[in-house]
Amino acid sequence: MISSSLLQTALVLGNLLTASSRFVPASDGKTSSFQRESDELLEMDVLRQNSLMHQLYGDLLVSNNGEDVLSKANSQPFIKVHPDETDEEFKGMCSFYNENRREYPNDDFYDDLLQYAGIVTFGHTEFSQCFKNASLEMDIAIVGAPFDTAVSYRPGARFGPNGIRQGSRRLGNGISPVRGFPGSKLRKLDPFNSGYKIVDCGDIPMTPFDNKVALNQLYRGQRALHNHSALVHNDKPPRIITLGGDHTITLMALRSAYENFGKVSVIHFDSHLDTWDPKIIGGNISKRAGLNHGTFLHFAHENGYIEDDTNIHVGIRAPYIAPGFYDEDHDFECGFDKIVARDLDIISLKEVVSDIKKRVGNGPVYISVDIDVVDVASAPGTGTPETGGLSSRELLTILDGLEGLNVIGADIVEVLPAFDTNADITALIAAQVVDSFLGLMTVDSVKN
Ligand SMILES: *[C@@H]1O[C@H](CO)[C@@H](O)[C@H](O)[C@H]1NC(C)=O
Ligand SMILES: *[C@@H]1O[C@H](CO)[C@@H](O)[C@H](O)[C@H]1NC(C)=O
Ligand SMILES: *[C@@H]1O[C@H](CO)[C@@H](O)[C@H](O)[C@H]1NC(C)=O
Ligand SMILES: [Mn+2]
Repeated sequence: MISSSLLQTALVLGNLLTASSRFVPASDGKTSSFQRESDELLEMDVLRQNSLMHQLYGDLLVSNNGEDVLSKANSQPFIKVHPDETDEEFKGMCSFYNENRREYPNDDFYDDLLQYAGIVTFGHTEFSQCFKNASLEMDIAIVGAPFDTAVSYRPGARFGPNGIRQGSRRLGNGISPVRGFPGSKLRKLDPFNSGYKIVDCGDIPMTPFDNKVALNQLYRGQRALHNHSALVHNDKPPRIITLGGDHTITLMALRSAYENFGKVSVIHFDSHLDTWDPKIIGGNISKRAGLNHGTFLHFAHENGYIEDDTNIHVGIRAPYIAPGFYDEDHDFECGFDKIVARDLDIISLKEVVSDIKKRVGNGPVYISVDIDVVDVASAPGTGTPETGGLSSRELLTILDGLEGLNVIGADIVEVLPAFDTNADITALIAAQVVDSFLGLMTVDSVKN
């Protein structure tokens, strides 16, 4: 039976390919369709009725001639068994499919998008023209900062926003019952269906030719986003999650956050201090070169955007640059304490979380994650990789442990897709970090 069906299929295909079709304008003059020559119709339809292809695809394969093929397909048996069929097993299979048939929806506004269909936005969130229409409301704005002209080592983070979105295609729906400590509300949360409106605003244009201009563009973009209205907490500005970009971009995010929420405490996940005195990195070349991805936290402190003694680094392990302990002393002056990478082998993640929470207190918190905090084995696609880092699970457990803090903004930076593996592993981790940010920002929607 199967082989004769295949033969018939081949015959039908042959006919389909050779049958001359002609373009026939419809009688109403508006629509038109292809119609086969009438003398070929009968022979082909007889063959088609019996073909395996027809049995599997039914009327979906027939050109519709203006008819509603889906309603027609729904009203007929899915599989028509040939009257001469003797194979009981095959007949059983056919009746199974007829009884368990899928109804084809006849709706142009479909929501059954696949994970790789549609325009790539973060976690399939709605793309919003945030910079064209100031009246659009949103609770959480995801935005890219494609900038990498202030780095000391590998460039390429300008393509980070796209890479992170690529890594987020399996996100966007569903509860992840592993998040947070046992009993956590995070285990009941689907951030994307929590009542908070999360949108992807695309990327802020940042020129690669002049860092001063580029950072000004970013500042204006962040300010414009903060100026939209929020829905759930409509007395406050929307919260922004920025996809870097090299780490310099955090300075402009902090500036706009400061203007909207006041001084913030920074939780900084990184293998590098990033509070370097500009005299030590770049500043002895030119004043402008002194602002870069290793000094931006020095400037955030100097400009008063961040608290004086409630900031903390997690995952530090890169060597100091200046002789002796100058870098460390300067870091302390910028208001930072630190949990270094090897501390995670000695104290538990619960202790790490509780130390961070004690340090930052109840005020507004900004979380900045440099993907290089993760070990180079898991996150090779980054600008200044360091060995001996966190596993992705350690990072996510600490992040989710921060539940309850007042997280007003966050970023993930230094993702370089060109240095990632073919499997996008760095981008996948970065996307999951953003998913954790969304969890922290929406978990108050879970009651009890
Ligand atoms: C801007 O957004 C508001 C709110 O959604 C809408 O009412 C308005 O029509 C939009 N304006 C334009 C020019 O699209
Ligand atoms: C913020 O929005 C208001 C009204 O929507 C507008 O008048 C103002 O210029 C905006 N401010 C900035 C900095 O864009
Ligand atoms: C700038 O400082 C660094 C670190 O102290 C040093 O290695 C470098 O030679 C200096 N460059 C100039 C131009 O002085
Ligand atoms: Mn960094």
